[in-house]
Amino acid sequence: MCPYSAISQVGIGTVTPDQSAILDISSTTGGLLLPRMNETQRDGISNPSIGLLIYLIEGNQQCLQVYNGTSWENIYCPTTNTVPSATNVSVSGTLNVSEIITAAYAYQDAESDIEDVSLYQWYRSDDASGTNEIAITGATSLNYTVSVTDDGKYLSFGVTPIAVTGALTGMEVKSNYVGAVGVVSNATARINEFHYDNAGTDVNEFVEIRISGNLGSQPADLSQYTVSLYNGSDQSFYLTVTLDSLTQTCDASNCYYVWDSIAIQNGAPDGIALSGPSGLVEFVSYEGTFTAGNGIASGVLSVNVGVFESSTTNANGAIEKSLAGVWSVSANSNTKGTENSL
Ligand SMILES: [Ca+2]
Ligand SMILES: [Ca+2]
Ligand SMILES: [Ca+2]
Repeated sequence: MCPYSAISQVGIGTVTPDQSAILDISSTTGGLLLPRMNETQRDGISNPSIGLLIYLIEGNQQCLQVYNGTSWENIYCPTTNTVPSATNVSVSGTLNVSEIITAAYAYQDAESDIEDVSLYQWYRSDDASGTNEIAITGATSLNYTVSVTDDGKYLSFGVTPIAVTGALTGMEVKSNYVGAVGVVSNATARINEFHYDNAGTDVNEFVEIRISGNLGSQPADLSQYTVSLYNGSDQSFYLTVTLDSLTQTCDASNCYYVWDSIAIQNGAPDGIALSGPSGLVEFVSYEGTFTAGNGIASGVLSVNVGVFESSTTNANGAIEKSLAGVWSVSANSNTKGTENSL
């Protein structure tokens, strides 16, 4: 029983308007065109109905607008402003562990919208093609300190330019991958020679550190290498220095850093430790062994060089490490600042 039926539909371009529509406009060649007007014309509409739609064109601004009963609201305003872009994204600096590298880029915006705080991100990959790329956690500044994890890897910097005004966020642009990152390896540095005891008053005492490679391939930041002298009786270091404050002499294969004019304890035992950017390189001792209680070798048991000097040692003598890494008391004069004689 349904005495009243008020179903009435209009179809334009269709004779079967959709059941859910009071008006069904069907076309694949034309659109629905709303009244287009400027603000003055819009505001001239008397008693606009709630839900009334117009397309506002006012100067450079265009908006699809609806009347909500009290005012006109924007539904959508197409923008002609374009997002900013980044170009010339590059990375500079020494690609070694512990070095700080820096990114640079040029910010551009067609409408001269000025730059807001753009987003930065450093990436690590296995090769220059970006294989297995990952975003490095926390690496979101222009500068990045190369970490041990980056050893042998490639790095890239990405910037997502952001504008203060207009269309805000552009596309991320990445630099080329740079690398591979090299380690200023601890393995290339070693305690190379020292002299601590001789006949009569101790003289010419020194420690020589050797880092492989000629002058051009030495670590950029020698302050990351520390030498400490340890006292075996209390397991504490009593003298320490960084390589940047020592005299450097180089040949084609190595550079030598001589810590001269120091008083080195005569055992037994006492020790010498060397640390680099990646931590302790080695901790050697003479006339016995002990575990360092503090400093760069803290908690590490020393390696006895196995040879020693005494009150009969020549004043110009030294204990030298051979090319093969074997410690010996040299029968020759010391070779401070030059290749060892053994
Ligand atoms: Ca813009
Ligand atoms: Ca001494
Ligand atoms: Ca030497």
